[in-house]
Amino acid sequence: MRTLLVCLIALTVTVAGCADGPDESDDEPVDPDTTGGDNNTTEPQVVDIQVAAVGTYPVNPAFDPATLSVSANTTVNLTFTNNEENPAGAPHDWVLEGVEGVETEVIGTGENTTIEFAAPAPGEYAYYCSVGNHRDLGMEGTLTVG
Ligand SMILES: [Cu+2]
Repeated sequence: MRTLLVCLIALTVTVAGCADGPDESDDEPVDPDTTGGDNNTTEPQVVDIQVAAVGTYPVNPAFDPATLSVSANTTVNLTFTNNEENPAGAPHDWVLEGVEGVETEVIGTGENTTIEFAAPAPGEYAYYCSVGNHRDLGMEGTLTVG
């Protein structure tokens, strides 16, 4: 009770807390993340990647490029474009095999879509089009995470 009283008096006189003693640096530390500094190593680097469906279904549908590579510990911003040569061509998507949830929506000719995902563990991953038999017709490639 006496301590509380002293605190109250100290507060009213100096308008300063009496909890942790006289530490004048209390107000100085500022979260460095809020300023978006250059040497921020906690946020993964974002890498932009373009991949397109090319050729003509069902003659020679394919992905261009058929090989992609990214560094580990990056965030991949992948834009997939359906560049079917036939204006009435088939819809396509882009699916990364073995990595749950990494796939685009199915898009029609001339459309594009973007997904963002964390690069998986280093290794090689197949990607393919999951529509119909497109994979069997050649719509697949390899993403290398280095
Ligand atoms: Cu397809």
